[in-house]
Amino acid sequence: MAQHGPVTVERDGDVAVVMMDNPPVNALGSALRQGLMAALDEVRGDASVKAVVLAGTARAFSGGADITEFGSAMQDPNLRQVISAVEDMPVPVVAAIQGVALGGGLELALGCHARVAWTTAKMGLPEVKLGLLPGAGGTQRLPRVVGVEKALSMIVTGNPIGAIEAQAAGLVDAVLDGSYPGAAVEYARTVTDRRRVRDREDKLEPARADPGLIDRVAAPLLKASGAEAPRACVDSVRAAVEMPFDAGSANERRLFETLVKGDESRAQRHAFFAEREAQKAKLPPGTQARPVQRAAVIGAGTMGGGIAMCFANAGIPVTVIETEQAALDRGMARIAELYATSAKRGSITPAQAEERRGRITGRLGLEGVRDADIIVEAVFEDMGVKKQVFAELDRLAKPGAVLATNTSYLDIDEIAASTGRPGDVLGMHFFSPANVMKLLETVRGRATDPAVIATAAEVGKRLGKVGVVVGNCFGFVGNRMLGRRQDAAERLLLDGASPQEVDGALTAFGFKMGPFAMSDLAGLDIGMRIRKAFGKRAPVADALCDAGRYGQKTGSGYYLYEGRTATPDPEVDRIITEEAGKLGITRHPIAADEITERLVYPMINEGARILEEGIAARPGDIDAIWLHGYNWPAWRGGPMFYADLVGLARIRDRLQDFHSATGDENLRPAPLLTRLADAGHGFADQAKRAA
Ligand code: T1G
Repeated sequence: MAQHGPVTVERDGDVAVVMMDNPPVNALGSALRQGLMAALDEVRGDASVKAVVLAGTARAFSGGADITEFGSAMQDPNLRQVISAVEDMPVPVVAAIQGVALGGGLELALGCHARVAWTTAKMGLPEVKLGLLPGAGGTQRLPRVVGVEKALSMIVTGNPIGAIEAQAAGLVDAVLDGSYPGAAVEYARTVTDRRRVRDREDKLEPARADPGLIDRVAAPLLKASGAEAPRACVDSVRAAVEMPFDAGSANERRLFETLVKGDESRAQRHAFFAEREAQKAKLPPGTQARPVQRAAVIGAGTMGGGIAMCFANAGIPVTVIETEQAALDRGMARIAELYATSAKRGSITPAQAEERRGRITGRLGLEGVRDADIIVEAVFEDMGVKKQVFAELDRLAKPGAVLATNTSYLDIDEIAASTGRPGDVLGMHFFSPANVMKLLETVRGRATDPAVIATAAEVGKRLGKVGVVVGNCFGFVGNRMLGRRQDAAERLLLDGASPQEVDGALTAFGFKMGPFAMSDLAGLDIGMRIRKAFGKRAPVADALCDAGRYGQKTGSGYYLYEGRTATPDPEVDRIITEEAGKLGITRHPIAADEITERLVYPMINEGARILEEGIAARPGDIDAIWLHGYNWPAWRGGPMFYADLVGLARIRDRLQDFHSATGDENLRPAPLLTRLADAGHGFADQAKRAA
């Protein structure tokens, strides 16, 4: 057996097995590329080798190019050179795929003469999620193997496919099970066709015969995002159809080089690492999570039901608890319906739906929490009600059980104080719909035991969530910053903007929905109840509520509704003008850029305060929260990353303007923001220093 850095070459009779082992996910960094080249040189020189199997580990064939290398000079050999070397080997090379083959990893497999996959394999070209396109021949080779339509869908969405789908698409030649990579060695002995993928043209013919095909297929895929990368993906696949392989590859390279230097890809690469960094809670060394085999959820409403499904989907049996039979029946029926819909859509099999539903048990009365290792309370958002529930949980829950509340803004310490075990209490703030949204804001209280935080973080991972640990304050991180944006939106109406101008500015920025359309969807009465509970006023929103305009559910809010279709309503302009008049505010036209700044900069300013107070540990944590809980556009990296792109000096100055114009103290630039701006630094610099 020969060793070339992270690559080993073993012989199995006349087959050479080249194995990559570069933990954690066989990222194709320079050491792995050099090791592969050396291994190929060794094999090429040995005439007794009749075939080669290229293999990875159980976790990953390869997770792609090493993202940490982007932005710095790439060492030779580059990935394209390695793939050409594979393609030009004098004997058949078979890629044996178990675990993931993503990005450059799948491009490497496409350089092989055949591909076999194990049933657990996941294959895809997710570069678009990093603001890039496949840069090592993927946009040229994939269409030649699976056809243009399938290739466009895989490349523009970046979503992976499984082994069975890959075989049906022609991406893999066989689906194997049994020993890895042993079964591939047997297969390799049967491979005689050493045709290179780059030389195949047959799968391109349908697109050549139908010039409109690419645009027809691409149009719905491009709708999903305003970013540059998806369009570049389509252009590159088009080149595969219209140009010879080498010209198409050169074009792909050119597009890649442009994107990799751009802000969008930098933003999305930041988001990739921020999401992973955010899940590393800063805990005392040696902190151990507690075992969790069983869960309970208090409340079978929309949130409670969704949370219970998260546990069931992760294989954890869960008891859903209600006080009344009717409420329990409604909750369990909604869960059953959601699973039936998922099975109908094919996102899960009917058997999986049945299995998951079977893990959820409905129960009347809090007694049902007795054997749970973790309990998540999701009852009505009222402090009195929550304290009552927690006092009961304190009496009934077993010692060591984690007591979590799903409150979205109430004081965790006050809730914890209603028990004799505040160390076991914390916030686990899920986002609606809980079984879909990835974010989990884990809120530590003053007394929360590090082991309890570690347990919540581990449970978050098991539920497939992006779990971010934050401190306790009103609205925690996400809602606290959202509150500043809502305040700004309200003030913009009074100053002269219309609801559609404000919403338009935010959707142009990249959000799927603006603040007013979102309020109309959620219901204005919810916001009114919270404002009333905390003695806060919002003149326009209050006036709309006084007029019974709660949004879609009453057919009118900031807009008039025909079903879900919103149209501007002159009555709203009248109400706004009246409220502005009462406050002595003269309304005036406001430019779209200023609207965007006035919505986004106050959020960033609040983010700076949150960092200063230690409520969030890193600016990247704030970004991960907004990316996974509030649909912040991925190609803008998150509010704190975006702030560094804009430059803190500009944001400081604009906030100063807004503060002088409105007298609103919340708009006074935060000390941290001012300090960094004065020093010509960004939040990323502060994070580096704090690390
Ligand atoms: N490069 C560098 N580090 C990577 C990496 C990569 N490609 N993939 C993962 N890591 C690190 C990650 O930061 C984490 O580090 C650890 O590995 C485990 O990851 C030329 C241009 C593979 C599905 O987009 O989607 O190829 O936090 O926690 O949940 O065309 O990682 O432990 O220090 O996510 O099991 C294209 C990116 C690259 C895939 C595993 N590839 N990775 O998920 O573990 S661009 C991708 C993933 C490219 C070519 C182009 C996932 C995963 P740490 P993890 P996981």
